[in-house]
Amino acid sequence: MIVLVTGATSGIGQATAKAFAKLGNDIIITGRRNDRLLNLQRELEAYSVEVLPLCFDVRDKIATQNTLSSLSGKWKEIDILVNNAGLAAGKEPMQEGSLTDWEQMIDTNIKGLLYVSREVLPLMCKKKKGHIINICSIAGKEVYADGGVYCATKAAVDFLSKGMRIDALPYGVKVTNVCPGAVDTEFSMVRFKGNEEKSAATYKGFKPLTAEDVAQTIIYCSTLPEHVNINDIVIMPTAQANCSTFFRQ
Ligand code: NDP
Ligand code: 8X3
Repeated sequence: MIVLVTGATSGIGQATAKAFAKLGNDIIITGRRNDRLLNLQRELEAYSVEVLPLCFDVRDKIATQNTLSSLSGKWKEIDILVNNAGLAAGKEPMQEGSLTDWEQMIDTNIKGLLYVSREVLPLMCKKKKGHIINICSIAGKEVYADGGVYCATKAAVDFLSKGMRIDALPYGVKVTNVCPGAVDTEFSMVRFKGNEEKSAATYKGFKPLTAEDVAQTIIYCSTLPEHVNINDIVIMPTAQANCSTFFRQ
């Protein structure tokens, strides 16, 4: 099979690309950091699979369209798309939030996911087969203080998954919405712009999910029989009850 993972240079995307490669799938990996893409390509090729690294910013509509529409040969036959590229930027009350941060989250988490899907979904509909796995979040199900805009972008992902599933239904294309709680990746360092103290505080006193935990959930969803689809899955650390309730020790 051919799997396209957006945001494969780190965290959940990188772990997912590795998990699919270990199972013998050929992988298209994307992200903005080309050095990391090339390193990951080498690592994945050790599993005797073919790897196509594509360096582009999902916020750039033209670059996304040009890159994905010029896929050739077998690379057009994408079986699984993991829409993972995304981020939180900042954590402030709305009256103090940064417009630049808000635009970055909306442009990446919502518009970027749409730009990628608009290129890949028609390919899947044409061959009447495929699976789109959208990485949403517990933040798409609930809202927490100072995270309203990030949560809104993930609530949009939740609804985009629902809408895609309806529209893709006649084509046999599966759509799965994956909603993790706290995962220890570069997510918090990105959100807090390199502030290690704030980032570490996010995961302090409890055991968060690892990127591999989420990757294994994605593998589970993608390896079920043809007639079975997980529409929506919430995966949390055992020490997290909802988006803002943790048992910290
Ligand atoms: P990381 O920061 O570790 O990884 C984010 C990935 O997204 C990177 O590969 C990054 O690549 C890519 N990315 C970000 N912006 C862009 C862009 N504009 N264009 C292309 N690629 C981009 O975080 P996670 O692995 O944790 O996050 C992955 C997804 O999981 C996100 O959608 C996030 O919202 C979601 N999530 C995370 C949770 C967590 O607690 N960590 C929980 C629930 C959901 P590069 O910088 O090279 O472009
Ligand atoms: C990331 C999880 O709860 O930090 O989507 O927003 S949370």
